[in-house]
Amino acid sequence: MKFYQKDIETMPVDEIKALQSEKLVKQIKHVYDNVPYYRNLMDEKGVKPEDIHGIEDLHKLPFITKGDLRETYPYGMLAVPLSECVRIQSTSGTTGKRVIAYYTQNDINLWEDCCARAIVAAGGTKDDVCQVAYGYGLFTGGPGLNGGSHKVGCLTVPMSSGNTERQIQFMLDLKSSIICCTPSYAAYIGETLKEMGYKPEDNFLKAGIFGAEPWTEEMRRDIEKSLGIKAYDIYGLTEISGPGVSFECEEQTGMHINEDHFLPEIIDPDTGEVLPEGTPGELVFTCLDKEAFPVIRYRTRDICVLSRKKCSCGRTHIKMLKPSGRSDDMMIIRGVNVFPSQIETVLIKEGYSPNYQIVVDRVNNTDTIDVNVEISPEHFDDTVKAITQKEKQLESALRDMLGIGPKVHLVSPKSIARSEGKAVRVIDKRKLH
Ligand code: DLL
Repeated sequence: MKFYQKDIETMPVDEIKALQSEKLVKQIKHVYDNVPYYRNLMDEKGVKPEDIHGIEDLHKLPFITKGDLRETYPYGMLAVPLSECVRIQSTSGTTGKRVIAYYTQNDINLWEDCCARAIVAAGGTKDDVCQVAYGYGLFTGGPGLNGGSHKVGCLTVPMSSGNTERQIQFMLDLKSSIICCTPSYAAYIGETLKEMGYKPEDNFLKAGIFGAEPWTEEMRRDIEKSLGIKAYDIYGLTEISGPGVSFECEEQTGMHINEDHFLPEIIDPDTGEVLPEGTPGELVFTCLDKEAFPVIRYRTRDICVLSRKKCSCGRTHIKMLKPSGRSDDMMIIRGVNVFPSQIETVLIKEGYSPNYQIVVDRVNNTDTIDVNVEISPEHFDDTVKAITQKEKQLESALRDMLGIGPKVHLVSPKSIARSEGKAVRVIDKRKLH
């Protein structure tokens, strides 16, 4: 089994484009008729559904940003009655309000098909045991690959992330042959296996499907060696559906975008101008057939390059190269999206000054986050006990906001270097690009 949906995955490019055009026309009408917020954006731009005849007219449509999703929180982007929705998934927004994505049963189906395509491209069949070690819950990683694994017919092991020794025990006892998790967690599993005295050939894994955060080719080689597998990249975002927006095939030279569902563009992040194929810029997606939450020209903030170069695997869908960075300040820490503005909001709410610095690092393949915050002069003379207590309090407030726990260090007033230009809020010591 080489393809999950061969006809679609190997469809000639002109046919894909015709299919995209047909779906786009319908989708714009659906959104215009059912999402007043987007109808207003289109009206402001002077564009009507009748002006959209195919993908060549895409550039006429307004963009959607995370800001729009914040403004319309929680229900303002829904394009079907709530009674048609069967699920939500969610991710953190810029200032605490989470982005909520809604799914009809059809939406779930097409999303799981995309994940199934990724699993089959990594060599998965119904004879495999697929251990899903992405987080389950609101995060899309666990549920998405879980659904894809069912569709392929693998024996699905819904482990979720964490509890590494138990994870390894199951992996060995059940002879798991595919593992899905973040690349940093895969590296950590590899390291733990070694510490436990196992060699790479002692496990039964053949492939891993890793994504949700940036990772390098060096990291790929390390993981492949430590687990004795072939490591495949998978990309996606909650707003567009979740994992499986694009995925790697055996060529490992970029990720095929599921173009029958998601129409990609690359734009100049400053001007919004559409850039020709092969030029790096911000990736923008239009959902062609999602029903409940069909975002149009959604600005991902991920910087990358598209390539239509023929692929030896036989898939014809366009590839995106590994994202090379972001055009905003979002960090991904242990797979969780974190914005400095979220941290700032908590500090101010807890009565601290906005003089802070965030230090991100990767120790033993695990991301660490430390927040240094200046204490006010009147608290500077507090006892060590009182200061430690304040640090713990702030750590707990940050954990509630972010979903991951940073380490807080209260530092003396004026000890964080002031900048003459933009404040340097984040020091990221990881080498991810
Ligand atoms: O991370 C969905 C996902 C789950 C993808 C599991 C792959 C595997 P969000 O939490 O909404 O969704 O975060 C989306 O993560 O805009 C990228 O910046 C980053 N990202 C996702 N996959 C990759 C990847 C999931 N393979 C944001 N390489 C995106 C680099 C990635 N960055």
